[in-house]
Amino acid sequence: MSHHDERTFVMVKPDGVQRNLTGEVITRLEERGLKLVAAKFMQIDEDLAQQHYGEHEDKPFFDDLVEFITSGPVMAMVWEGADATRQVRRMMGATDPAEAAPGTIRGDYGLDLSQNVIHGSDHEDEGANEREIELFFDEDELVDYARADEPWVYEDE
Ligand code: IDP
Repeated sequence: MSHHDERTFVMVKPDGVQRNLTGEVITRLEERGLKLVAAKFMQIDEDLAQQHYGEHEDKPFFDDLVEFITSGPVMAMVWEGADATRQVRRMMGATDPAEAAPGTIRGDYGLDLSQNVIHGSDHEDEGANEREIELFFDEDELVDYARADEPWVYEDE
């Protein structure tokens, strides 16, 4: 794998889907130069929600979080690129949209801590990206292809 093959898990949350922001999120990530390698429009069941948010099971907001993430369809995706996990987090902005910088996805589209439009793997949690990708996708659902603009995104391509 070359240095720009890092993969990260990204999800447009139920509020983002209902507010017709799925296309906007995809557009921002693809225009940045990140490459979409898997996508699944789906409804998360309680079991998957509890696994995905397992690290928060002792938090007071855990039940609300599971209820929210299972409340409507989501767009689950895998994106690939140089430093992809951290770069997506930078584009998402702070967890609380009220504090997220303008220009970030949460800073531009959210006002409420629990309904914050997008999820992306935590780059500070080693291996979180791989774990989350595995939870939502089979290996054969990840598509390996070259994007036509790659030589214009990466100088060494
Ligand atoms: P992240 O999504 O920016 O990685 P986490 O701390 O992993 O943030 O929290 C997961 C999700 O749980 C957040 O995106 C947000 O929707 C929700 N959340 C986090 N903290 C709170 C809280 O204090 N109250 C209610 N919901 C919260």
